[in-house]
Amino acid sequence: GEKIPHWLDKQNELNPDHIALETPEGTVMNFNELRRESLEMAESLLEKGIKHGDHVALLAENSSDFPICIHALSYVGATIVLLNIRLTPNELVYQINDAQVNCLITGKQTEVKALEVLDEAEAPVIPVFRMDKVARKAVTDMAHFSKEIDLDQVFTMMYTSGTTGRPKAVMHTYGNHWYSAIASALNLGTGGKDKWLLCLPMFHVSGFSILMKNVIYGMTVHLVNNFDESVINEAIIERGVTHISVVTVMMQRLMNNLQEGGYPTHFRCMLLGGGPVPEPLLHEAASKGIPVFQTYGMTETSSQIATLSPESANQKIGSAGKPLSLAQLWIDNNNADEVGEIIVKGPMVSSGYYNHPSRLETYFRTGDLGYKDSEGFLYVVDRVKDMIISGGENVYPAEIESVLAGYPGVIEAGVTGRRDDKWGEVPVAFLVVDNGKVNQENLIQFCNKRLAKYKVPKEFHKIQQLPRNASNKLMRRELFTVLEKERN
Ligand code: S0N
Ligand code: AMP
Ligand code: MG
Repeated sequence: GEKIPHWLDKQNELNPDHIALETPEGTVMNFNELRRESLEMAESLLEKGIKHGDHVALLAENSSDFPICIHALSYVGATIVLLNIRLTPNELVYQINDAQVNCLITGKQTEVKALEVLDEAEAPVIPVFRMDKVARKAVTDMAHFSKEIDLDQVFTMMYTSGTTGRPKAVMHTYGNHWYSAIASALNLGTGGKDKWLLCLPMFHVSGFSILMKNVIYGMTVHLVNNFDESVINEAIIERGVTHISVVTVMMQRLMNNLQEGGYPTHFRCMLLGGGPVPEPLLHEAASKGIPVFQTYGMTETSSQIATLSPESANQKIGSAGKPLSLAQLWIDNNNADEVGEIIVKGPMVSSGYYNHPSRLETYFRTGDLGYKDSEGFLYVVDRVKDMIISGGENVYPAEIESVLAGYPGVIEAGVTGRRDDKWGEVPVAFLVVDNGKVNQENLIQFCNKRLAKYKVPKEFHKIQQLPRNASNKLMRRELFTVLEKERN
């Protein structure tokens, strides 16, 4: 494939003294230091036996070691498997096996969970290293490390699910991340004083893409390790932050915490994505002068694929804007203005899932429903896939249903979402049970062992029969209706 200079070497050449990373606690690192630390960690990882082509899983909270670690792995030429730290050990074991992981690197806060993962019966026997304890070793021979980036090489894998339950790893090449960052910059612009605040998880493409912009643009990233709205608002107001990426619940929390005077004018962009946004919230943000850029994108598109600028926001409230320069976006419907499945294409779109030959074609069917207005602005209105989005985390009904069906006394289960003021949507379970003998508390405990907290249903309802169509497919959107009918 096509090769470009390693992006961190390039930043060291162009902007060695420019601040690469800073934290509210006072850590400051320039591009020269970021490169040196990354190479020194790479030396250490090589010594531990990690090599070109290995699959290295990362299970780690946000920290300033995280970017160092991903660049170290990039110098080594390993593929990074990014794991969601909210998952339970047995959910993680599935992904570690599926991705054929050779070793696991964990953060400080996730170490206990990492050890639990390895204790699981089906976990492969692999070495585990704690990120902050990996020593920095002086580089002995630069020839061990990649000087160039091959745009066709797979750099990261991140798990997501289709409609049928089991998660699949989306593969991102270096080229996918590269073109995603370039397309974003062509849309939002870049400047030497830019400082992007990173509060989204680095294991999602929402957060990871900011680490890519960091080294591709030579832009400062202000890094916070957990979501504290007062710390973040203070950073925006006092520390010269110009950009931030958020999901809806984060924007809501930041707005509730924001003082009278609002944000200063240096703050140019609140990139809002990862799920639907209630219109009243957009109006509230507009009234407070917050520069919201609503965006549409997903793991498969390596982050943004369409974005609305604040200049158009007033006329196009609720729209996710137009496809970025390098992207194409169609609605699978012959009639303009009508809703259909959103289809996308572009060099930022992943070419497929690991170990799933039924790969994405030249274009990608998103599973989302939307329309374009007469001026070409995209509105995302619904999903074909039965996925639920809770606080930016995806929840797949089929996955929860199969856990519920494994509980003694549950004959079958259906799961759907309901609106929630805080999280947007939360999962609700409908159970067909044996003689009505199911203890809800025990069932919740059973779920907590097998499912990340945000996937555990917030309500359980008993019903006589699940709604199914003629071909026996579960009709999840009818579940609440069935419950109401049965109650009357
Ligand atoms: C919103 C977050 C930060 C909430 O987490 P917080 O406040 O840290 O919670 P904890 O203290 O850990 O836990 C407190 C209780 O809350 C429960 N909980 C936590 N999160 C959730 C949740 N999401 N849903 C339901 N419950 C949750 C905990 O379980 C705990 O419960 P108790 O007290 O009972 O133990 C956090 O959820 C978060 O970080 N969310 C964002 C995730 C995210 O990044 N999603 C986006 C994924 N999509 C993509 O990556 C593609 C889109 C994209 O790239 C993008 C997205 C946004 C902006 C820009 C872009 C872009 O295109 O560039
Ligand atoms: P993920 O799979 O975590 O990458 O989540 C991406 C999904 O979030 C998309 O497939 C959409 O269903 C949803 N989503 C992202 N952006 C928007 C948006 N602007 N409006 C509505 N839904 C969105
Ligand atoms: Mg918290």
